[in-house]
Amino acid sequence: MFKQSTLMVGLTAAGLFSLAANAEHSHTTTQAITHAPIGVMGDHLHKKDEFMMSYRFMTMHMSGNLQGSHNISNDDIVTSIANPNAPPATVRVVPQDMSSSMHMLGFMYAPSDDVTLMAMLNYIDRDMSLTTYQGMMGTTVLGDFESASSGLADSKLAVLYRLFDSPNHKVHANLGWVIPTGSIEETGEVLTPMNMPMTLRLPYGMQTGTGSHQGEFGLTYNGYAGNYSWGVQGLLSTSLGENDEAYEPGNKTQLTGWTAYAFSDAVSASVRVKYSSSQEISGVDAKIVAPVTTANPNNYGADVLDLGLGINTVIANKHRIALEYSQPINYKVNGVQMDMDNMLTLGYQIAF
Ligand SMILES: [Cu+2]
Repeated sequence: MFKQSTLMVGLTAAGLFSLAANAEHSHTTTQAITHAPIGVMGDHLHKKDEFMMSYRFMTMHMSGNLQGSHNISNDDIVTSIANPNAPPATVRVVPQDMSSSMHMLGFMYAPSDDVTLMAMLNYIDRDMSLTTYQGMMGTTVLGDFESASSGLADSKLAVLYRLFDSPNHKVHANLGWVIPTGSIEETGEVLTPMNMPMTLRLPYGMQTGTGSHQGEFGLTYNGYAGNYSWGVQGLLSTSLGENDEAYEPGNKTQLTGWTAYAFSDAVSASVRVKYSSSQEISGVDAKIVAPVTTANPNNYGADVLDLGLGINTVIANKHRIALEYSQPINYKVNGVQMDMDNMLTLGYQIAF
């Protein structure tokens, strides 16, 4: 009898203790610094049964053109850069400016402490201004025109798997699958060198999707100490096959490292370096035929070193709002491509 009541008291105490521990757990302060800069995807895991929804708005600007890592003028492009769809022998249409914006909706769910599932839906909107040169050769400008496309882009499903976890160091694996939900058949009206407006299939880079399933593999490390956090993420993505138009995107390798400082639980600032290397498109879409640099599959892929500055905030211990601005400090393109000016990512995340 005595033993039984002792057991009861013991169990009740244990129960109360665990309730108290849970209460304390659920009142843990949400710290801005525990998430990577907003431009990093799949940086964190969640606790069992936790959901997170996120919305990111990314905007990117490009202007002028590079050949390798050097600027190349419009006149040099139209007199020296071969047109893969000859004749004309050289390219006659030159991209001038491009802005693209992407709306990204993300969902995360953790079926266990070791596994977090991720899904991302993306909507893209691109605008490009181009200059057409007159006739088969020479440097006489015929006129300018605009090209635009928008719609659902490719989507992504990913699994984040915990490999190592201590209070100061965490490592997880990233395994992703890009699903080609975007379009590769978008068309637009083009001003041709013969001064005829024609509706043609838009070049590869103006399509809203890649048309190919892609696999993504990577590792992410996060470290924490005092008011500092840091991390490294390496990702490799590779096409799993040609799309319906007989081409596929090149492999892409990304390596990024960041460090952040917490001014308070609610505000942290970050510096990030990102290196990415992507290969040209392989294969050819026979319907992409305009005499423009972007219609050449070899004019895709680049080696880019980006520098990013970011701010993470937490409002009311619940709403994460973050911003990251980045611009290339070293940009080397395959063939001839537009030059990247900058990129801005604004994000909102909520977990429950
Ligand atoms: Cu999350």
